[in-house]
Amino acid sequence: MIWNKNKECMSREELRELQGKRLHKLVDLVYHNTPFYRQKMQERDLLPDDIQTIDDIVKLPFTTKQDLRDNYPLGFMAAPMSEIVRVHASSGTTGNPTIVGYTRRDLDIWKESIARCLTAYGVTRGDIVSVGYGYGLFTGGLGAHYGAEHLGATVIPTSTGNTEKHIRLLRDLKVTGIACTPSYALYLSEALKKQGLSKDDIHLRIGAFGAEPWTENMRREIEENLGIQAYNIYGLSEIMGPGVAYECECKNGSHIAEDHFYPEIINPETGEVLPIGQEGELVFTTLTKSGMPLLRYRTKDLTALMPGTCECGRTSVRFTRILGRSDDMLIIRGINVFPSQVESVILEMPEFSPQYMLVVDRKNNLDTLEVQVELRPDCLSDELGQMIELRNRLAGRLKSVLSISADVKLMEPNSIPRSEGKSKRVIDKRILA
Ligand code: DLL
Repeated sequence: MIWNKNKECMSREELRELQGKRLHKLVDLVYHNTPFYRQKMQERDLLPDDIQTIDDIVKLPFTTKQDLRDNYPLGFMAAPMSEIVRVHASSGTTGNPTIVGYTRRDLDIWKESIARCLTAYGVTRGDIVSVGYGYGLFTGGLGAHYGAEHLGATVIPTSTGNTEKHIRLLRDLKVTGIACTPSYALYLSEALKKQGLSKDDIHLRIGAFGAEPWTENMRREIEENLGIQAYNIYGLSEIMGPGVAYECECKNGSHIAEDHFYPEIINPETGEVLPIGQEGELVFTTLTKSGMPLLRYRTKDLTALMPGTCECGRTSVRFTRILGRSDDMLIIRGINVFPSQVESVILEMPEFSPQYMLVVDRKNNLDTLEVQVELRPDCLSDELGQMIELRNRLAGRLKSVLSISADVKLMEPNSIPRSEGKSKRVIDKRILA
């Protein structure tokens, strides 16, 4: 099934023409309403009328997460706050999170995009969908919620956290669809098993999984354990949230909602645009956003656009799985974590030296984060109470900055291996094969 045949199945010529028109309008909007872009365009001697077709996009500047942080909190809003009806935020590298604002029209486009995804997975208004993404500043919960409601399904805003209650709701309400991170889906299946239950005791048939990288092996395991069809959903807060791209029944790459989000793949080192099929960094331009439109936003996600057309009938371009990141961002339990955030917390506390290591693992399908940190020699104490207090204080600070719990391990001075050259701060033991 296809939610919006007009847009999802447009001929490539028509689509490019539409993208060109939308880009021209967008550039006009940001030139007049986003000082950052006006300045960047002036530096390049560019006027909005210099951008007429989608091919002209290469003349425009890139936007980075650093640019968003430098213009914190509202520097990228192209609409007055009276037009902004919702705000979300994504984690920053240190200190500042990235604030994203949505106009009513942006929210309409968002929910329509999610309805496209869910329809591609086979969800209909007859389904009962549990949204197990976090509700709040994270875009996952509310994004999936309004999209599923727009489609006409019955939505249960389960959110994250209470797995026992989740399982109870799945059973009692005969829930047929679920949206959550793929690792949580596996965790849920383990929890079912522990209760002596299996896929035969629940009614799930479809899952929409994203917000973190996952693999074909994980898909197989989730499908088998929960008795469902599992599909990928991709997105990022800066561009909108979930729903930027989605798999169809072919499960062969994710279709980009190209009438709204124009994709490019670039060489992350040089910024050169790469031909279709080559692996590089994914870049998006938000063709239709009015709250916080972005030109050529560098996602740092590594992937390749796929040549050829899909059997499902959609003409939109697909990308392969996300193969990694060109920065050091980790995704732990669906939450974005930068090692520099941990570092800044440690540096705030005089008891620690700036020697630390993040050990990320996956135990019982749940990501774990251990933060090892060296004490300064004069802060090492035989008094257990003092050490426990210190550990708890650091754990509390980390929790409030990262939004996830970390297991803090205090280390003796000089015990964390030093590396020559670039220091190694992360050991990621999760094998995503
Ligand atoms: O994770 C939005 C989202 C919510 C997507 C729910 C899908 C489902 P952020 O917190 O801003 O937004 O994180 C965005 O997460 O740049 C990718 O690195 C990663 N990511 C998101 N979806 C996928 C996916 C949401 N399907 C960052 N596969 C992105 C791999 C993903 N990585």
